[in-house]
Amino acid sequence: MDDHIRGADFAGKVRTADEAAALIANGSTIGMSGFTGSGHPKAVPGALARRIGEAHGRGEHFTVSVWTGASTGPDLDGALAAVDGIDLRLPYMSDPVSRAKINAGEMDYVDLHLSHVAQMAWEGFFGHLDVALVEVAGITADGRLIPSSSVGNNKTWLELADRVILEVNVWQPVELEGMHDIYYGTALPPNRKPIPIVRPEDRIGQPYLECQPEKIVAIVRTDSPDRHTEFKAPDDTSNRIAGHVVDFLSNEVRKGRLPPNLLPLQSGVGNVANAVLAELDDGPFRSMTAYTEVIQDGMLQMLRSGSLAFASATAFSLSDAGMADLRANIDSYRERVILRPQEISNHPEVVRRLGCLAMNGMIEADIYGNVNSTHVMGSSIQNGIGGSGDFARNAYISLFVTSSTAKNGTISRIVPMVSHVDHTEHDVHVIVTEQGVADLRGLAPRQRARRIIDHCAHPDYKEALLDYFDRALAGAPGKHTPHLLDEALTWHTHFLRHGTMHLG
Ligand code: 0RQ
Repeated sequence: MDDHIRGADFAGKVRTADEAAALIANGSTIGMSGFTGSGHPKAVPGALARRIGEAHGRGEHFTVSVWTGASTGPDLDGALAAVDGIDLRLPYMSDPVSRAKINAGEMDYVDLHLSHVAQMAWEGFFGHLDVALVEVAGITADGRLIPSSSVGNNKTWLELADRVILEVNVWQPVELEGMHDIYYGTALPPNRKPIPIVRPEDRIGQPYLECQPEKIVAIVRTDSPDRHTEFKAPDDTSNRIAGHVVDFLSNEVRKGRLPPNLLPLQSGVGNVANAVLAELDDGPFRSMTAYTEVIQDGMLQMLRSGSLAFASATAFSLSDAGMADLRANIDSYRERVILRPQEISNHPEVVRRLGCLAMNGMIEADIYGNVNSTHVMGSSIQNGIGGSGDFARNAYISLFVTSSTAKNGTISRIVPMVSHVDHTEHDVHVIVTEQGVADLRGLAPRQRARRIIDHCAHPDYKEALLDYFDRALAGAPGKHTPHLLDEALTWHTHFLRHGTMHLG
């Protein structure tokens, strides 16, 4: 055969995407590969969406439930959501069509900590898994699977599903072979053993995914790119946030609370995260490491320059230029990158042991330090909690980084009370906006409120926040975390009515 499908035994199972999609019945639950737009199946979901659309055209009911690693691409989530083909989706998405359907009440969505998904699937909470639809970079002559640009929950889907459809994507560099570390030692309590990772570079498993050959019902060849995440040059706000983060970490080193090469970094994705990584690359720290979910352009650049010695993750999420760089230098990157299943990349035990420095974005925070990462105005899902909770709760230092306002300044991201809570005041150590850094460690609630308002709120909203806090101090029945309950969410209701949080 070829570099990607090496065993002659598999030739007889090669099918078209339409033929493979025809094997999926109405009502099926499908465990798909894919994490932050990489490594998701590219052809069968589209073929399935066409089939579902045709069935709906005939007046027949046809939906499936879709489990993945995290977000995928328009060719998966977008295509299936557009034909109303998804009954239930988990555990994370960032697709605009799906978001609209979920927020319209037309699609069920279970938003989960990414490290919990495999365990809950094994426990049976989501029901039975009929089909695993998994993209791989290749199949070895003896039938082992070379994972592609993400690992996600693929190990679990391949083990749990009755039947397996593989997409072998020849666009993926087959030289990814050897980069992955698939750990087969997980179990449910009481049979759990320690996860033996004490440094990000520790390998504890094997480079290949396993699958019983008799479960494989179709192999589809594809030649399609991942969803490339364009890398925008950092703007002024992101640069200021990044500068504050580096100053904060430098001070931690000066105080002797962090070693000179820091502790393993975890970074969310997006422009602010990339700006922070660029600033870290230019900053004073050398030989840093990362124990994170996603390797985006900023981290690849740090590996290239040498400021980052090693990165462990579960997926890449790269721009075109980032992918070209990965391809051109893959032998060197393979020495310094490990991709693991997401139950290991995000494992609370390992995050706590390594002492990760977690840096994640947020929708809003309140004056006491509770953080909302998922919901706009209390009821509309934006994306999901992703890995932010896995890391924030267990990190050595948990930072949330964001601009102080949203929607052209009409929304303050520092509010009296968050409209939804993902990370409680107990899990949020540091908040950083372009205005400054609020280090909340060791502070009581009233001290936290003053620090967050002073250091992080936008000047346009500072006075109103102080006014709320002062009146809450005077008027709340309890003085520990003073709130005026009939007023705490009026910033949000005012926005919903008038399109701005400016109360005046
Ligand atoms: O909407 O695009 O329509 O303008 O929310 O906000 O400012 O672009 O910020 O891309 O960094 O995303 C929390 C969503 C931040 C992300 C969140 C609107 C805003 C915009 C996005 P528009 P920004 P970011 C590891 C860690 C959870 C998962 C996670 C996230 C849109 O960081 O999904 O951390 N986190 N994973 O206008 C109303 C507010 C708003 C608001 C922002 N207060 N009110 N709308 N927006 N703040 C990585 C993974 O898990 C894969």
